[in-house]
Amino acid sequence: MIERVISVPAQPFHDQRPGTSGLRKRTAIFSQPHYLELYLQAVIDALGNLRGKTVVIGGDGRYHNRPAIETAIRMLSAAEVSRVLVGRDGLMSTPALSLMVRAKNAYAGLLFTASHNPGGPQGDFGVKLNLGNGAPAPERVTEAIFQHSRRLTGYRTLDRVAIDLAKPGAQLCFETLVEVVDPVTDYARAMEKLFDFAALEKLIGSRDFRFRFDAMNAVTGPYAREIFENRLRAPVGSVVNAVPLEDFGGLHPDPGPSYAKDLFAAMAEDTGPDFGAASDGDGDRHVVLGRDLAVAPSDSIAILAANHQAAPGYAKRVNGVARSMPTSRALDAVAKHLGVPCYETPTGWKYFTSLLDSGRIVLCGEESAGAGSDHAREKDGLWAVLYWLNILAVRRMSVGALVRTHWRAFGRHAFQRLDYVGLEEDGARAMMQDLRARLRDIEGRRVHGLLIDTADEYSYVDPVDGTTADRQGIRIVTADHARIVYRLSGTGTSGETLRIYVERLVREGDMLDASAGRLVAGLPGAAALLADIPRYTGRSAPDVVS
Ligand code: G16
Repeated sequence: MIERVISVPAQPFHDQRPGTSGLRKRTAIFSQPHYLELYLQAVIDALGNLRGKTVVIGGDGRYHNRPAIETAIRMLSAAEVSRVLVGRDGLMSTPALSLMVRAKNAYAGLLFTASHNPGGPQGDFGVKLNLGNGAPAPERVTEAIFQHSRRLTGYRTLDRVAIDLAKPGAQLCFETLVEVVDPVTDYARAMEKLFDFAALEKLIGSRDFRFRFDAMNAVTGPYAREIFENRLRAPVGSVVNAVPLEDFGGLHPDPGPSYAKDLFAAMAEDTGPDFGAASDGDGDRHVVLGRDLAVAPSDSIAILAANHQAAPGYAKRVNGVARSMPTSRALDAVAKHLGVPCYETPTGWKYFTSLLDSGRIVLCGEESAGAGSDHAREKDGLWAVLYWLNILAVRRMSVGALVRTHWRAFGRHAFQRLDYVGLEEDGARAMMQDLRARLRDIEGRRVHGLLIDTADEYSYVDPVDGTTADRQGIRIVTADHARIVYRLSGTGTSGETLRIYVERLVREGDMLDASAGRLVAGLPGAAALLADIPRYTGRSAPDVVS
């Protein structure tokens, strides 16, 4: 039977404003009748005429991925898009999608994921939109989508669709050519161009080096198996939790100590791995572990930059770097040493895009377990793991030795993030508003023995295109250059999440190895006092400290 385009009338929703990284909501909200369709219609309308164009689609495989992908194919066909490239079984990691959009000259990419958030009917779901440069859509586009979504009176789709997502190759859907593709090979080839695979194989294949990658039952499993076990000949079984599951095996696909528990525990065993790593739901975050320490994300990007000569794809060409504002200033110290600029941007990978597109930077990273380069326009978890391995292969050091050598050379920017989750919205916003109003009075005050030097609110002007972003976090800097940053998360799905980032530079040898908590002591207490957190939120302690 031939498909027909139909118009479906529907009332608009008023809560479809994308946050830090696309539209992220509870799955129950996304699975309401017409909810996803109306959002996709707003996206399609914002993209304009799609005739003759290619769109790439994928997802991290979480619950609701398949129906969402079928809905997207139907609606893109109704919008007369010429070609859709969709990941086999509906799977594609965020960085692989970014690479594919660029490699195939696609017009846009749609990815269904809520990143490291839990999946399932009680969990979260989300939609990321990438434009033709492979980067997350900038705020002017997402804001236009939001405004348009509130005015929609319906959407256009096909009355039926019969696409077999398990069958590689081309199928015709109405007048759209739908190609089911396997993104793993292209991704692995891209990595081979950036890193020394012969050196990596020697390291990973050596009997003295035990290696483990935990794919967290999420999207990176097939990529990790192909790269580490097939191409680099790590012993079979080195990649664990390698099959993407709808419910992530009952875990949050979050590579921190709370959910990658088995990996963290294995690292502490006598016969445990020398090198451990994990990624998140959609494969853009990373964690790297040595036998006796987990690398802090802010340190990770600094160490990758400091050792760029080790990786063939980066040697001699790092002309600039960038970090998000709340990320520790460890990267700044490296940039100073290299004699290259270090840009500071608001939280959200999209803010790195113009710097990457214009060639001002080659590497960038964030405190939220993200690092990447100009190879893609998204952060890239497996890329970061390969980069680490390449450095270890060249420098012949353990993770712990490399990190400590780095601290001795550059100082240690001890860092902690404190999250207050699920706060009542009015209280959290009033707290930020009140703090904002008191910034001038705070300067010069002494709190918990800390002398406050400056207090301001961070605004960004993009040095390439001049676009601005206001109210991107409140910064308090002490007389001894320690820093407290406050901002409300843009990725939560219920209430507000307050993030407080604290950082202190430590140089003394003996102290370098102390716990981050000990090194930043005093800052969390001062942060709570300055912002009057208990009064506004009813909370006496953060829910998560990382
Ligand atoms: C996204 C963004 C990151 C950001 C993170 C947390 O990552 O791409 O730039 O740091 O969210 O944002 P927030 O602090 O606003 O919650 P992901 O991996 O969740 O897509």
